[in-house]
Amino acid sequence: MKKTALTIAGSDPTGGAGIQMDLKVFAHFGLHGMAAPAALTVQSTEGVESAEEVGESFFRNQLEFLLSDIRPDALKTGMLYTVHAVETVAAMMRKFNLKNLVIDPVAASSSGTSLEETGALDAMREKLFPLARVVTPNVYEAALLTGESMENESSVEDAARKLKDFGPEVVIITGGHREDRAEDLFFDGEGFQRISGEDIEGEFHGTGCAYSAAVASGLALGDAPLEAARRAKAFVEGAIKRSFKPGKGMRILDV
Ligand code: PXL
Repeated sequence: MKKTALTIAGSDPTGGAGIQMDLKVFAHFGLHGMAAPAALTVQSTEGVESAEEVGESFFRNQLEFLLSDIRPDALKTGMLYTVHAVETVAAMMRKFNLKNLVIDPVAASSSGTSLEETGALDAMREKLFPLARVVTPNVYEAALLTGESMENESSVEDAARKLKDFGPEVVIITGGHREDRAEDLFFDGEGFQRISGEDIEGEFHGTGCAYSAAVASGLALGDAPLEAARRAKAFVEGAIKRSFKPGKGMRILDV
């Protein structure tokens, strides 16, 4: 049977991030991809112009109707945007007894526009992290979620410990604290693993989306989290190397 994966995130019309990117990643891994938007954005490769939530009851109906029919082998969340959407996803996780949730706690676009309403990131940490298999904040998001400075190795480890205490099985802080090394920190509550990669110069759109979708894909295919994390890192690195510039702004990953 073909495996399935669901993304619950924002729409990015450029196709470089959000649900559009997630679907391409799922397809790359041979999965049947499904997508329920939580928010819509107006954007180009030059940046996000504005964002709007999907209405509360419409959002809930999207999920209830779909999940009553198909149980995804894995799912990921990205830009949920509102506290309400966070709470709805938590309720759906319980109602349909879903497994293999990967949370990408998206806070802002690369250009700095906020992609969450006030309180949504806190709600994610309190209400959704306990239901997650893997959470994948970058260093900036981990700082927002924990108050850690992320300026040295021990504060990154402290942030991972704090995030793990909210209940996910695994925390992966992407990017590391060093400018010159693209190293992810993997923490499962037992020990720290460092997953290193090449540091590639430049601004790339959608790396966090592609990475978390790749981790979810690995889980859907039956990988253990560490194996999924290693595979996702290699996948995103390749996509960055092949990235292209279709517009006037940021480069887009070739997944
Ligand atoms: O890369 C973060 C991100 C996530 N989701 C959506 C986005 C962006 C960045 O612009 O637009 C929908």
